[in-house]
Amino acid sequence: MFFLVFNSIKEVPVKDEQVLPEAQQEKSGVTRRSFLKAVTGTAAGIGISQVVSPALIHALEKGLERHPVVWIQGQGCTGCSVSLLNSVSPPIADVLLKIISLQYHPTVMASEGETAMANLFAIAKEYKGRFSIVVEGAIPTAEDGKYCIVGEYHHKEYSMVELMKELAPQAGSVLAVGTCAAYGGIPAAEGNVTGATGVMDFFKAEGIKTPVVNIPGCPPHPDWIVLSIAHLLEKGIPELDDNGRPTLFFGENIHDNCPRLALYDEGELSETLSDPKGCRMDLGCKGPDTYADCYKRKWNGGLNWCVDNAVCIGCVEPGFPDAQSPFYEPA
Ligand code: FSX
Ligand code: SF4
Ligand code: SF4
Repeated sequence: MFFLVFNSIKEVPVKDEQVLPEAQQEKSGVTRRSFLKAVTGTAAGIGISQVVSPALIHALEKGLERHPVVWIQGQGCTGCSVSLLNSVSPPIADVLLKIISLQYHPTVMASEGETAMANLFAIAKEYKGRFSIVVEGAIPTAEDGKYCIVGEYHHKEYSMVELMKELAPQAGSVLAVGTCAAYGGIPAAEGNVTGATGVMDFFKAEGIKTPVVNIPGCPPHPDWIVLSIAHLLEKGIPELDDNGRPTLFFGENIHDNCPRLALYDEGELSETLSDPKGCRMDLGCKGPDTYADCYKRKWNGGLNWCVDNAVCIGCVEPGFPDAQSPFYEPA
């Protein structure tokens, strides 16, 4: 049986073996090795090179073949997917199509409806305990989950709640990608009529024991996603902080490490966002209460980060956005 799984570059019928032939990779010009080299390059110089070691590269080459990932979207804006799709070199479309065994993704897969759902359930069955689920977006629990219908199978609607209850216990691990999936995020903000909740809280309520790694951020940095998957394959669940986040990426305080800390200490505080230099404290910067490595990893291919042009709004923290509001303050 064949499924047309992904075709954003070129329509290629993918066999349901979850392993793409080397010939396809060569054709695309992107091999697992070149991808992994790129990942290593991304990690270089930011203190995580010990994670992307030669041993890891070797393990990934094997692990990616036998470890399918399915990406499920609940209540989100798809910004997490867009962040991932836009930002990694080599082009992430190549990575998803040719390298990672990503078998289901509502935004980029070509298949839809019954075929897509059949593939999803087939993978869960065949790879029981050996596949990972990426969850993007919150899970709406009110009204029996009817606020978010994610598919239909055998003439039955599947809500996000039902799909998670059915799939999550079969998975080896779950990555809650984005603050909505990790902690509820924007859908769980004040006025939350849908009962939006994060994955860990949902699992607790439902007694689901599958391990969860939170990769918050609204959206999360693509490196955080890719490298967390890499860590899962090589060494299992990474060390997590009290909020379920890998300490590798979320272990340091932004303010304590900010390039503008000296300006803060000297009392040089920006009065406007167009001030290229000062500390953003008086404008509402949430760096002091935020733990992430944006200050050194930077965004947009290492070009800039929030504090360069605005303020840190603490998008990786539980309670976001209510706990961080208002984002901006008049100086
Ligand atoms: Fe949430 Fe993802 Fe913010 Fe959006 O879908 S983490 S709203 S950037 O993209 O879930
Ligand atoms: Fe701290 Fe923000 Fe000022 Fe940087 S800009 S020193 S994170 S308050
Ligand atoms: Fe989120 Fe702050 Fe990092 Fe910007 S700097 S991405 S607001 S944690």
